[in-house]
Amino acid sequence: MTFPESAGRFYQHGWQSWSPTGWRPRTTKLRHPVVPEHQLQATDPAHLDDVYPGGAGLGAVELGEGQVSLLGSLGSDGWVTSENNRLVGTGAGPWHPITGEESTVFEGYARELGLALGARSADPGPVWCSWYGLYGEVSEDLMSRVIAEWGDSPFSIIQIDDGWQRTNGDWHPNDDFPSGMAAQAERIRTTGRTAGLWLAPFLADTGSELIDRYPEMLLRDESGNPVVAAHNWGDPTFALDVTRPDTQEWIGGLMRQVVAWGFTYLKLDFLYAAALPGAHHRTGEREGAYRRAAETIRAAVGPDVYLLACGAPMLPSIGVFDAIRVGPDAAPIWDDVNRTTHLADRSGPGAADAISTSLNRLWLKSVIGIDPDVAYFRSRYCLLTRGQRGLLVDLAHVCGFRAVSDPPWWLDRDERQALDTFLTEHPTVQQVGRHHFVLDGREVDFTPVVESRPW
Ligand code: 9PG
Repeated sequence: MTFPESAGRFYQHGWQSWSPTGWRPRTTKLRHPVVPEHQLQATDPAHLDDVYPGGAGLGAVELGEGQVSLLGSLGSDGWVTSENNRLVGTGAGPWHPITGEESTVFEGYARELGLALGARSADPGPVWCSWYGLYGEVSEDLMSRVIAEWGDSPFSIIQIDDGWQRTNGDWHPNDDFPSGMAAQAERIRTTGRTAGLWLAPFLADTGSELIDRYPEMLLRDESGNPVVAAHNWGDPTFALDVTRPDTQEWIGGLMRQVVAWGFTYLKLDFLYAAALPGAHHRTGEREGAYRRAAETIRAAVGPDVYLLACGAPMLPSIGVFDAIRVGPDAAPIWDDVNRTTHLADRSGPGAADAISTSLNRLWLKSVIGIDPDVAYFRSRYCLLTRGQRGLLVDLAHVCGFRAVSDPPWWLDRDERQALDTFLTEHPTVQQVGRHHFVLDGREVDFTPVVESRPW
């Protein structure tokens, strides 16, 4: 679709949860992250050499006076660029072009996406997640302490994050969970809450028993080398070929296992691994492979298990997952300038980009729950100012997804009080501008944060 030369910025929609998303200069060249190629987790590998901006599934341009033109795919893949005053979509489509007032256009597109891909969007209730407090130190003993100290705090879900597994691929409890995972779920469930668990079902670590036993399940490139999906745990972590029937069977078995343990809220992470390019068993598959793998998971766990996607391709998650992380990690630091600005990589942990990227994906809320990641109430082990912590709290209300990761013993009395208020209040949220809201009569303008982010 064409647009006038006078058009303003381009809406860049990031490939997966952590990928930068927002309104950016239309004609300036892309700055690709300055990190080794195999460590790029948030750039679609098919677009590593792109010179001008593009977006996954959709793209839009500002026409002035609140009007925009949007071109969006109604399939689960597609890439949109703006070239010579045209929005150009590549991929199977079908394509949906719309022009009009910005919120009407995005709402209309979301409605069409929901019809095409299905829609699920449920608030799970307040979540406590172990990651941004206990990190890799999580253990059975610490979880017992967490459960005991929360008492009857109104968390609906207590979720064990990364750190319980032997290694990625070997989804058995490590030595820090000697009673096993069914016992962990049971401990959480006896408090009347839902037990949650983190898994990265499409990853396999170097040295895992999974690779040892089933090397054929690894996704390989054209030269036969395993495709590296991440480097977060030191050694390379590989992607599984999710188009193989044996891999699908293994994934289904894994999911039935964790549900049998008693976990009915699953945070499934690093999901982009299923959509990486490679020499798949079923050739030519990327987003389609991811979506079928996601459907395998849904079929294995049934309709009632809450599935949260993280590090996930966006459009192909709609209709399968209940919610999706819509930004990078809301770490207890505002902005890791070395990484975001100097290395041009805004996909890493930091509250400023968690806020900016998440807000630019609010429009997805009618078709999939949107998780902006955690809010902080602690001042200990936290480099966020009171004002910055307040913005994360407001963001949680705007997104309708409330998660916290502070260990209870890090909160002083006032902080605990503020947390209790957060868990019980439901402020009315009015949107009065693109990034400008009124919460229970109080103005909250995120515009300065969003406009501060570098492109
Ligand atoms: C567990 C974590 C948490 C977190 C997930 C994911 O690009 N990075 O440097 C990067 C770091 C951490 C990360 C994702 C990307 O975190 O988002 O909530 O579950 O895994 O390892």
